[in-house]
Amino acid sequence: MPEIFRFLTAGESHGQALTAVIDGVPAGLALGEADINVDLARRQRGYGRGGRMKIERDQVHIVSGVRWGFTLGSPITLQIANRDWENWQATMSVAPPEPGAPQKEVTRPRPGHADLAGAMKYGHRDIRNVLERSSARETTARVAVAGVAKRLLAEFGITVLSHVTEIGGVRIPETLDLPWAEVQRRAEASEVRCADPETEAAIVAAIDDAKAKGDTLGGVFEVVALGCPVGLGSYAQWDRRLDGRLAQAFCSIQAIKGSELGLGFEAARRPGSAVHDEILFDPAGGFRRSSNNAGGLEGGVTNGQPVIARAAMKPLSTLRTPLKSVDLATKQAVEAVVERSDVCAVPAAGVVGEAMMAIVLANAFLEKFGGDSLEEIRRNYAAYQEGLKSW
Ligand code: EPS
Repeated sequence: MPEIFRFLTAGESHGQALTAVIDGVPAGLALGEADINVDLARRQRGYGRGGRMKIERDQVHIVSGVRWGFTLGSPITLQIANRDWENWQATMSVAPPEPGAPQKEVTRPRPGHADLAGAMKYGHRDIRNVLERSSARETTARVAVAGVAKRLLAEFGITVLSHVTEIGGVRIPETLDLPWAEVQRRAEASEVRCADPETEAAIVAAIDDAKAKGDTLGGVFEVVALGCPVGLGSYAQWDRRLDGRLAQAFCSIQAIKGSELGLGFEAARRPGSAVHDEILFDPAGGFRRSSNNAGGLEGGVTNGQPVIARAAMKPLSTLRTPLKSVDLATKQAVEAVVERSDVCAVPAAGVVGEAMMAIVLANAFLEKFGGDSLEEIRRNYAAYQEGLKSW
């Protein structure tokens, strides 16, 4: 089923820039570069990141689709320059190198990275041709795209937050029960984006330990969307189910190996009576629920509760103490290549998770209420909300 809010990204990790083209954004939405830069900066932070983030100051340049601060309804082009390009020009040049110039081919694939399968698939003998695009640097472009999606959602009171629940096996306590605004406040103030200070300290220690050993750590982040109306997504067709779309979007993030909605895998361990959210009604507030184990989704449709998704990130596959590999050229047993990388990027991945949630929701929102201009969407949305009052 065609997306309404659709986008493509382009760009290599050490190429000149990352670019995204977004189609389907309605006209009349206020949009400035500052709206996007906030999240680009958030994506760069996090304890455990490597040298690259000290070089970059990710800032978007809006190249098309906006005039005098408002979207035109035409495709929006976003571009983020790679500062590091200056240091990589010779390696990442479009033109072939001068004859006799030194060549540094990457031939020792990292277990866990796209290196080996990507090289075999595309016929690349130099793994750099694979890793430059498979790198999580690409998520910069997704976060920029989501800046536009978030701006649209904000017009209708929908906001998205995220926090880290676990890194390297160190988890926030199950008893931690805070309002979402407080979870967000604490996560934003934490260098690992964790809402529990004790867990944060233990996570920082775990990252230090992994770093000292030349190892890497994965973890879990949770993304929450507040303010979603009842009725985004649909049960009527498999590819319109919002839970399926969210799972796909989450698992498309580099290094993500699992995705859960609401109680997720825990729901499989409990009887139905301890899973489903009982339905209550009061004349003033309408329908309510006793809990939100469904994570705001029933039948692939939003039910008006916060939409809650989690994703599991594997440890990054560039290890400073490398794992065993085989050289593509010589077929000799070797140690995998050590590219500059991060020890842990789970805090940043949470911001990327927010981005994917916002993009999926913006698309579902436009499917339900879509129009060519923000005004038209406002009318559709208001009429629907009015209709819901009779419930
Ligand atoms: C990233 C930029 C990359 C890595 C990381 C994510 O920069 P560089 O390769 O120049 O150090 O820090 O990418 C990976 C971990 C990976 O495996 O590709 C970024 O901007 O997020």
